[in-house]
Amino acid sequence: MEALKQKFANKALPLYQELRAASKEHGDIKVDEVKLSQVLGGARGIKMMLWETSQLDANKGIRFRGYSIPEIKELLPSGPQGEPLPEGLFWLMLTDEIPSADEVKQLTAEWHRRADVPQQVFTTLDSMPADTHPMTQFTIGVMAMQSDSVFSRRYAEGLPKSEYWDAVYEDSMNLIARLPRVAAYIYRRAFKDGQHIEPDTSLDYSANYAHMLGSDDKDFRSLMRLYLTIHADHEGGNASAHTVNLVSSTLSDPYLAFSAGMNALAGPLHGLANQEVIKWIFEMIDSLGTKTPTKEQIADYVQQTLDEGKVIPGYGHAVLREPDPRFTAQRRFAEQYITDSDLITTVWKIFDVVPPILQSLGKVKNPWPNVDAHSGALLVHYGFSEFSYYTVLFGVSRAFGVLAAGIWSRALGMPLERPKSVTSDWVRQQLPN
Ligand code: NMX
Ligand code: MLT
Repeated sequence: MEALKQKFANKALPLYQELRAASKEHGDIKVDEVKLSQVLGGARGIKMMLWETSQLDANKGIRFRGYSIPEIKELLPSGPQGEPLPEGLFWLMLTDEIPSADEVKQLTAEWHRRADVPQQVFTTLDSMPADTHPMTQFTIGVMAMQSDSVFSRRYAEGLPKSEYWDAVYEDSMNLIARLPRVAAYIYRRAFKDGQHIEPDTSLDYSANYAHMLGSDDKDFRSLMRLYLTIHADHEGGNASAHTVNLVSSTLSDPYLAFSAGMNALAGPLHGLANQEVIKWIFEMIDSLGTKTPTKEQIADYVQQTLDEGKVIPGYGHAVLREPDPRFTAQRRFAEQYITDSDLITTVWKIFDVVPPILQSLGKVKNPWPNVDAHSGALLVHYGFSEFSYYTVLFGVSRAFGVLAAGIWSRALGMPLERPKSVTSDWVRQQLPN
């Protein structure tokens, strides 16, 4: 058995027993009370699922197995310029252990070994108009691999429940291994006349993805390592993760569940916001007729966007109440690697201007930037200006978290997810006369 799989099994099986006993002996412990405002308000804050791989603190931001982003950058094995390798984060999320450089190397090699994409994926993608939104191509590309699902095949053969996690592990590893090739294929067919680039198995996961996209710039490789690490997981309640969790709880295989989650990520209030942010910034630059807008000009444009009844993309969050540490990590990256970018300076000016304006509306719970407020400007800097592709990059990264969590869910025997709904009549009946 692979070392990673063995380590996971050693951790997961005792935890399964422990949680079963907790549920049996202490199942009546109250973990939450639900208010009407939560039922009518998108279920914000209701504790209702187990998610091992990360947890979000409203003020401090994401913790992967307890580690903040600066700690992850410090502790995980890194690429040549010091940015963390997302392979290490996957290992950590699955095993709750910081891997050694050698273990990460083995995982990179394992993913290269599993990375062959079946021809039908390319044939399916090639049958679609090249201007189909890249996120649509992405989910269809993932679905075109579903016929390879180890879980579905073994389930049909009578897989016992105790082995579900093993088959889900196999599918998840294969899927993560194949995603860069599928995602890069979509980019090259949509934007580079279908001139595809073969993988380079001497590279780590992120550098190989960057290579297949068309860049061997060492700074861009570093950006990809950071990007794929920080977007990987944001606890279980975000729309894409929750979708994957819900769908996989029906024992749909990881291909079905992941593509469902990607359809959630493709919404403008979620992952598509990275496309919307950069579009909005370029529209502002066009409309103002300058690449170096002043804070006053930005403030006027923000007001105009709000007056049109639109949201300011990249700002606000359902859980966070402080600037997103993923925004800060990207800012630090730009400070370290990039000198003199009008676009990035504009992103930082927007950071100074937007929060007080949103605060003044009196209804926005979090006026601060989220992860999407910065990512596009970095990508444009390195020559990737095809905005509609940005959410695919987010999706490749999100696979790490949601698929690691999916392996945990099956190992821990999580049942079909099925919360209760109510009608407006029921709501009326609860109200005082
Ligand atoms: N610009 C303008 N209005 C906003 C913004 C914003 N950035 N954020 C929240 N509001 C409004 C929101 O539309 C709501 O208005 P109304 O009552 O008139 O419907 C009000 O403020 C209260 O919303 P909140 O409770 O603060 O936010 P909620 O938890 O409902 O939504 C987001 C969170 C992220 C959907 C929301 O902040 C938003 O639409 N932001 C812009 C889109 C975005 O950046 N999404 C990316 C999130 C991160 N990700 O990658 O997924
Ligand atoms: C995410 O990374 O999933 C977003 O920040 C949205 C969320 O956490 O709700």
